[in-house]
Amino acid sequence: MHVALAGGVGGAKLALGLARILPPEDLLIVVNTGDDFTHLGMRICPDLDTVTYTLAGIANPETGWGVRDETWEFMERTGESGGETWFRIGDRDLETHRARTAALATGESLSSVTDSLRRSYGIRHRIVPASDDEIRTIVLSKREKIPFQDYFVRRACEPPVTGFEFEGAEIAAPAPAVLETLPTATSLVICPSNPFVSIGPILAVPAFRSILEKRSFPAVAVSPIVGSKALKGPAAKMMRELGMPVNVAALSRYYRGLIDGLIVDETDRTEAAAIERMGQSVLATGIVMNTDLDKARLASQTLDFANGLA
Ligand code: FO1
Repeated sequence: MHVALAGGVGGAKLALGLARILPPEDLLIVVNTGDDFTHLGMRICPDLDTVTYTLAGIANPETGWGVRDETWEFMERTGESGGETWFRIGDRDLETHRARTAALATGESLSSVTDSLRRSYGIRHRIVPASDDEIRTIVLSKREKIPFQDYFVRRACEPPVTGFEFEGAEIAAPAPAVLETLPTATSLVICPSNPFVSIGPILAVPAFRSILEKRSFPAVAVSPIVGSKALKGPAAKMMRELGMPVNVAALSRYYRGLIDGLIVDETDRTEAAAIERMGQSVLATGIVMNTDLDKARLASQTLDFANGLA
């Protein structure tokens, strides 16, 4: 069983590639839950939904989050009645949050709710939250502690980042499927997601880290950084603000000890050679995923690379 760790849009793309080349019984997609929050009375799990909608083939291609061909009557009416509209929930997306909130209220686990949702879309591959326990990503900005969606959406990633906290992670357990699968996994793939706020919350769960430290399977990461830019989102800005150089060598140092190999873009060959000299295995290939073919090709190269490190 191959285990993939994914966050938002970039992670969902590689997860889709892996799902295209692996049978359902050979893939477990483990998704970040640090972005989850309760809003307008509903439990919202953006990364789980992004992965689910992407595998269902209904993700909004412009935003990467939410559903394609969405309508916005719920948001319009929410605004008219004086409700908060900074976090945009479309009409189709709304049903996901309603159903999840109702099921959680009856005591169902987030794993179980997520499983029902992916089945309802006919997705055959398993998608699981990193944990059924609540983990809340907090962005530290000087003296401020900003809940993740406030930072990301309401304040458009503007506050300079000085660090992160993952509330609840210390006492969170990995989801049951992760505990069953990860110790004997064939490989671990860290998708090209934000290393701090998409992968960070998963790695902050102590039991997760200790399984990784004891592992006998190869772990590889695909870079979300190409050159000195992030493929999407605030990863490069965060690196700069944290005083890191923005390049794949800095990413390699960040993941050092956790991974056996890093996949970088073919345009980063010079950096790749420098990383190799530091003792880290590297594969340089095209990592920009525009088409479904790109996703499947990168997924297949990722698994071949991991297999070669086993
Ligand atoms: N991101 C935005 O930038 N603006 C939004 O209004 C917004 C709404 C939204 C609704 C549902 C959902 O699942 C995701 C949504 N996102 C929105 C994306 C989300 O905030 C981030 O993509 C993730 O948390 C980061 O991976």
